[in-house]
Amino acid sequence: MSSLCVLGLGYIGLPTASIFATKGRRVLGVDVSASVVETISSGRIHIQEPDLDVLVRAAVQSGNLKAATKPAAADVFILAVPTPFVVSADGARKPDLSFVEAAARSIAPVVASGNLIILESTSPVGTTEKVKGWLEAELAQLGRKVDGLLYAHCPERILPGQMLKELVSNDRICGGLTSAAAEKARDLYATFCTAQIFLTDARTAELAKLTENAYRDVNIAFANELSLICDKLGIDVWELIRLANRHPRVKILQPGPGVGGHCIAVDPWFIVDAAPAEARLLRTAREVNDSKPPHVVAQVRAAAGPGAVVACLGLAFKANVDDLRESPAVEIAAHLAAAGLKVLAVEPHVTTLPEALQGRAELVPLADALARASVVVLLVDHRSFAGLTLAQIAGKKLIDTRGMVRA
Ligand code: SAJ
Repeated sequence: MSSLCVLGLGYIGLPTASIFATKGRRVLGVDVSASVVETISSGRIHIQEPDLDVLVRAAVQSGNLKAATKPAAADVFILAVPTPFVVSADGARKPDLSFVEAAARSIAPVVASGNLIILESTSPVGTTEKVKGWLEAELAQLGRKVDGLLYAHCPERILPGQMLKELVSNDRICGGLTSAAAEKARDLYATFCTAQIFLTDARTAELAKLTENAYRDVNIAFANELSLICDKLGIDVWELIRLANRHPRVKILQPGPGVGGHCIAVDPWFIVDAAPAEARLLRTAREVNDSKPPHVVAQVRAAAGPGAVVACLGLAFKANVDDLRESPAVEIAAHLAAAGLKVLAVEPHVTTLPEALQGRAELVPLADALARASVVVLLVDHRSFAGLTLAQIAGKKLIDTRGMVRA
């Protein structure tokens, strides 16, 4: 069975490396962080995802998953490193491919003829070709001649919160620079993927992944725009959506305080960057979703007197996860604190506040926050807030960005 080297041990690389290891493949997981490597080598994890700890422990205990800070020879290399964007001087969002480039170049000393190189990171169209170019340039620098390398893009589609289930059960797309590369990648993922695996070229696979997240972003923007319209017209947006969704071909998503996470708020920009004149709807959707956090801040400030105590319910980027990165809830709480309001944050999934709120807010239990605040802002629809009723917040101002509080 072929051996693997997985570069990047984050939300995608770690579950992928681990599942291959538990299926009997020898896997070297590589991360630039020595502390991540140490944590994983001892069978523990540095990120939170249901059951991931069990999978990683099993993979390490089987002897099949090892971790290191440098790549080593393998039959297959999987690049699963971050692809953020940078904001240029004119405000345009440009993809930052520096991590992909560094990962591609780093395997040049160990890559061998016939190896398969898979890009899993969500990437702008043309990145798989760039990976080939970077690796070939590095090989030339090293004076190494390596023939018959195969390149494919096999994007991940797993949903934070249910990654392990979706890793196995989601259909996959394997896009090759050649059809031989796509076929080889398909055979590899069939090791653990029980769903269908579709073959295409690398550019189509790249755009397919971006399209999936842009589609969701546009749909959320539709709901968020309705919430702005309803605020203006004095109509209950939740009732409106519930009623409109009784039409057999209408399925509107839920408005919220903005779109967070590392994917949906990022990926559409890669399409906008590649086709700025054409991607008008996608750009507008991003702008609508990005306008929600300041809108919520303005609503709270209008409701709260100077120095008022505000309870912010939820800090995570979405329901029932503990991930606070790129979270509109954190952004809103930080702005409220900066505006001189006393912020009480309630986030049952964490024990410490994120950096943006340290020294500026208090992390308190729900009951404490409800007892002390004069304004309550519901930001995340965590299960633990599901029982909240209007009676519990009688006498206080309520801004419910998720339509959760019941009569
Ligand atoms: N949100 C709303 N209203 C909704 C649905 C979501 O405001 O009706 C907000 C959430 O609160 C959150 C954001 O959108 O802030 C994104 O959450 P999400 O659950 O829609 O998606 P992610 O970012 O957790 O995962 C997405 C998924 N993509 C799609 O569903 C098309 C996942 O399958 C991808 O693998 C992941 O991005 C990724 O890594 O690309």
